[in-house]
Amino acid sequence: MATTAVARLLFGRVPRVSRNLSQFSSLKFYSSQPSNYEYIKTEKAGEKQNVGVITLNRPKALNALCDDLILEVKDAVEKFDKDSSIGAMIITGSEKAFAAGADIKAMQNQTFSQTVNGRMLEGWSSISDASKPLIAAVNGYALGGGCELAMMCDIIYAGETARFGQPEIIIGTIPGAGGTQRLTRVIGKSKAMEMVLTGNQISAVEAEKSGLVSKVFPPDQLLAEAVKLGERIATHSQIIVSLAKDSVNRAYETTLQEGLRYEKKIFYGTFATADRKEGMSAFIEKRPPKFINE
Ligand code: DAK
Repeated sequence: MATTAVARLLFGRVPRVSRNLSQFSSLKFYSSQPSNYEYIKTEKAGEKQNVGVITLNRPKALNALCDDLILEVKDAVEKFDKDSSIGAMIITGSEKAFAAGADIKAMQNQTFSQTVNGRMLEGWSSISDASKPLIAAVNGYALGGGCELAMMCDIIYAGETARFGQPEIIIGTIPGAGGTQRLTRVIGKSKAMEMVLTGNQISAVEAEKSGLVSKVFPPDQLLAEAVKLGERIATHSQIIVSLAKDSVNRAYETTLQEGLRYEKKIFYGTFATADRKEGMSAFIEKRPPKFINE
């Protein structure tokens, strides 16, 4: 069986897009193309243009995540995920807000039956289905659905001013896109309970200390650091990166024994790829590997 077919069997899915970004003024390498998006901007960044950047761009509402914005994010993620030139993706916002949550004005008059029958906010979950790594670069507020969107990503980098919180309790509801589930798994029951039950926010430093965030940077360096991270990931085989991501994610969904069995199968599966052979040969021949993503 061709290695690409093996890979697809193992992990499912294996373009590009948009406008100018002020945050990119400090970045050397980026390109943008016109797009039809209203609430986001998309760019390719990095020396090799191999990092897809999605910037939430609804400044008047602090990037409140209305349905159309989420649909656009979903579309952009799917396009970058299918674009063979892209090795990693970044979701970011503005300096003031990554995102202040789902759009409260749009939810205000919804009834219970409308939420159920209309499958309110259902489009969100597919964002975490991407096979390529997603990095959240968070400056400012990441509240409610904003915090949940960051947690749908695989790695979170934060600017020093970032604030994370699940304030839904304050507006008479509870988190609905992972705030009681992903947050609890990442930072533990006591801290998650405190955040969810009080609506209190935590700082970037606290978020890093509790494992929610992997690194904290000065706000104006955040995006460049996230691009560097994306570029580093993009040097590896896309197939193997996707398998590694899938295996780590499995740790959240299953028992240790099941997870260990899954990991071992995926490890064996890498031996069906040309890139595994190339990686080991390159090491032995003391040269950099040339991965072909097969
Ligand atoms: N929705 C709509 N508009 C928002 C907003 C939001 N979440 N957050 C801010 N805005 C708007 C404000 O209304 C204001 O608009 P104007 O009044 O000027 O028209 C503008 O953004 C600026 O906001 P402020 O004037 O409030 O700015 P401040 O700097 O004073 O305060 C703040 C910033 C972030 C602390 C504050 O705006 C705030 O507390 N925002 C609300 C945060 C919040 O409660 N977020 C949780 C929302 S509930 C699900 C998926 C997702 C969800 C649920 C289910 N499924 C998949 C099922 C998610 C739910 C939520 O996120």
